[in-house]
Amino acid sequence: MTDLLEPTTTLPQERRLVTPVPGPRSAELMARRSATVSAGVGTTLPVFVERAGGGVVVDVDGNSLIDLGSGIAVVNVGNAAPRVVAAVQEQVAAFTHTCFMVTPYEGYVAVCEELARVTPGDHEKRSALFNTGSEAVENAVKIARHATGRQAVVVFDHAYHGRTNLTMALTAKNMPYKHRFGPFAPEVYRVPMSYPFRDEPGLTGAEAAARAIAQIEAQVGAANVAAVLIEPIQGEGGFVVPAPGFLPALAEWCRASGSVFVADEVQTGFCRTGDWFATEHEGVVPDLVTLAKGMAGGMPLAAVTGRAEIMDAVHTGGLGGTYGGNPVACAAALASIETMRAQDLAGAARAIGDTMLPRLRALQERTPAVGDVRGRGAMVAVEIVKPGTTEPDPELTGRVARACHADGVVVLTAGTFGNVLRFLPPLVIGQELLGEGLDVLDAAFAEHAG
Ligand code: PLZ
Repeated sequence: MTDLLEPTTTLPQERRLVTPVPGPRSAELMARRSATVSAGVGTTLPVFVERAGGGVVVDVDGNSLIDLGSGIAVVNVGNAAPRVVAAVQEQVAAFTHTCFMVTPYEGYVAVCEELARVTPGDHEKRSALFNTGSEAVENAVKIARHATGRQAVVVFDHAYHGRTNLTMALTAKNMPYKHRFGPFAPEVYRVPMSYPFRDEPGLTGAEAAARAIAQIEAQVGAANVAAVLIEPIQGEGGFVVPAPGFLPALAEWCRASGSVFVADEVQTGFCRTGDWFATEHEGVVPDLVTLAKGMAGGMPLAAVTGRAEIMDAVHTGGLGGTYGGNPVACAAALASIETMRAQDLAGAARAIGDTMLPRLRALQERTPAVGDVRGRGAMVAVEIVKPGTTEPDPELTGRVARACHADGVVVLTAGTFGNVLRFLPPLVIGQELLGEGLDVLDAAFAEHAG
């Protein structure tokens, strides 16, 4: 990952703090923000960005921070990746929008061709493009309901699928996503996830699947299930990696019962976990996949890709939206996918995991508050607990995160209990910079949990 054959940015790849974080210019902008932006929109780091590229984010005070967040798993190819910048510039100068449903353009079609190539399975596929992950998930549910003539949607504990009305219903966690935003959409049923750190010890993936399936059959009825929707590794829920065998058993149950198996790969997709898609790890072929985030190098673009007979079941005009598959976003997606291939970013993600996981396990050895280390590729996390228990410690999690921020490393938290520190570096980050980010993390734990 240090020796990419082509430059990914001209920004110096270094952590450099020239003011306290946040600095005075960021603080000034924060004051302006508070006076004009709704208080309902949160901020993880009160640091305003001027430039970003490779593995760094440079703020308006001149501080260069190590990026272990990728804007929540979006800039897998790096920020302002050269191919993406060039493609966007060319497209934006040619035309910015016509609406694909009014007068179509090649870029949209080319993106759908690429999605058919890169997503799991060699069956005939179709895609439809949207703007956000939430919109992709909503449309996957619309399509599955239409194709099956059934209504029930099965989701899991700790799931995150978005913030629109239907996707709030699909999302598990109340605060901050759902609190006082109801009523929620009906016909959504939640069943237990496979969560090895919190399940009874030794529970296999097949047993966890049997537990979920028994609940579906008893409480919903197989014949009523339009779709089983799952993140192959849960994102906001805390990077929960299900036990091996869990996903294949669910996919098999869907096949047998005529319901649509939908993999929400919005956070896991596009090389993040060391494969193009996380379901590939166990050879699972979803009927539909929902995609966004890493797909377009930071431009808003999302998709549902899946079996032609399911996708084509919908009547003409039943799917769409003004901006869905915007030409500039499509150009960015084609350039991002090309970058992933040219730079073998799936391999880069595996190399990141090979660096991070042993270091985090070493941290766990000497830090009783680190209860679990998990993840795959460049999607890894530590779960923080009261020593010797599985009781979540969100306060310590917050303190460690803030210490990293103050020391120039962007890290994110996650988890139903707010006690997971998660790491999502851009896949083009240099080995040395990544190591320095982990040094900062080690120091933060030594200070706050040593
Ligand atoms: N499905 C699996 O991870 C978005 C949410 C950040 P949108 N995750 C980041 C926040 O607090 O809003 C996500 C996801 C999975 C769907 C979504 C929704 O994608 O593009 O944010 O709508």
